[in-house]
Amino acid sequence: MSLIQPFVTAVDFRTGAFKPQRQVYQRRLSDMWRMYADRDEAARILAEESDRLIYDVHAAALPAEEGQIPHGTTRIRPGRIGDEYHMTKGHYHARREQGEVYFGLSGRGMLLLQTESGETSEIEMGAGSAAYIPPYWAHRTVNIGAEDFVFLSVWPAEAGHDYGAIERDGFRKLALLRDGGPAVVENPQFA
Ligand code: PAN
Ligand code: ZN
Repeated sequence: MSLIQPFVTAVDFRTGAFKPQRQVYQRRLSDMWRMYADRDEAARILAEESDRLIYDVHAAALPAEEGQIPHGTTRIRPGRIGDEYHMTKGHYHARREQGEVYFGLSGRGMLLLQTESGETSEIEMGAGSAAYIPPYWAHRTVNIGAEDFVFLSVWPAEAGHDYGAIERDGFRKLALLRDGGPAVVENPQFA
């Protein structure tokens, strides 16, 4: 186990930026266009408009050792691909028995969750929401508002990330614009 010096990070609630800056990565439409229900529309936007920035992550990366507690912000830009709101890729933890906490910093979001045995759950989030993701639940966040949706995640280092199942099968539920507002509906394409 590494002996790490205690540290503090200043977090901008509007942008998720970390000061001092730590690890940063971006997810653009080209990284995940196949995950949207309307793939044709995603491909059209990529070809005719731009490779949109969907979300970025600022994180305090820590050694993947039991006991370390990595934490980071995610800022999802507002917008849709067809009717489907901008979202994260979503994942299970590689070690399924590891949970996580998300804390809403700004904007409006929806947390979509599902288990491998077929249960689903949706949690609306805003500034001040502390959402608990128990062990065994895959999780994806969606921006259902007109502003950036920003939240802080705190997870056990040994959890790991497993994107494969979601990349292959998708999520059972979709967050779509319906009658002027967000609705969570069954995904007809769920494998
Ligand atoms: C979060 C996510 C972050 C980005 O920190 O990793 O919101 O979403 P994806 O990892 O699905 O692209 C988390 O759940 N960590 O475990
Ligand atoms: Zn996670």
